[in-house]
Amino acid sequence: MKRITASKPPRKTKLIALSEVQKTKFDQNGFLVFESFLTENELQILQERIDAMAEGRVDGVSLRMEAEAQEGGLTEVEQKNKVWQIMGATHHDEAVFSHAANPKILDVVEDLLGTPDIKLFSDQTLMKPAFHGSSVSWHQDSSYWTNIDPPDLISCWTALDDVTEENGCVRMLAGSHRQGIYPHRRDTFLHVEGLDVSKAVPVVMPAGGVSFHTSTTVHGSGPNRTPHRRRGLVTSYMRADSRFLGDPARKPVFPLLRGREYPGCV
Ligand SMILES: O=C(O)CCC(=O)C(=O)O
Repeated sequence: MKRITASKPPRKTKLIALSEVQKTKFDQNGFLVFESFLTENELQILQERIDAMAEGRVDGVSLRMEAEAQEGGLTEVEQKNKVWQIMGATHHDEAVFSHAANPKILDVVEDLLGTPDIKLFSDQTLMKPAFHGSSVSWHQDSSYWTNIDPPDLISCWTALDDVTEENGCVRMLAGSHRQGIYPHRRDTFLHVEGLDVSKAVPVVMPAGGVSFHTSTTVHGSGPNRTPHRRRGLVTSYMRADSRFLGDPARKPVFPLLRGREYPGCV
């Protein structure tokens, strides 16, 4: 696998500083939405690179297909429209890595994490194929990411297509990040138990918009009932002074995107 590393530019003044109102909103809700964030050019590059991966034109990328395709269906549909998930696109593509390190995103993450020392934890692209894209069950990301302490990572969800209620936008349960980690049941995915999610907020936005959520905010998404794909690129960040709770010998190299390293930490 090609290793893409961060070349950290000297610190400049911030491009984005969250207002007190935005910070309070995030503290109360556990998520924050920017309907317009990427430039047209930044968006186009990402759409093109993610499609190159979904079409199998980038070596080493692991693709997970939509459930129906895995069961032998969707035979008439072209490959890129059958992909459900791409894991770790930042490891294979400079442009996607540059997006993860986009100073505008890091400025927001810095304000939300409360530290300038930021590492990339992971990335995934969730693509819901037209008519078939399946749901993502209600969950807290930290119920999966049990090897990072403290469990307060921040994810940036970037819309590569217009996202609507009909095509399976993410829904966030406001305030659900305040009670720690809820019990989760494991079906195919983890599924949070014992919560009323009927008031979850649909995060509807145009392509190029982004939303940020903490790893303890309960969220999920419905199926795609439209004739168009829904693609979302999720880049997740943690404090560089976080602890890795897994086997130290198996600790991945988490790229430092801003600030400094801490000995004995991630
Ligand atoms: O894109 C989706 O439908 C779900 C996203 C998600 O679970 C996440 O961003 O953690």
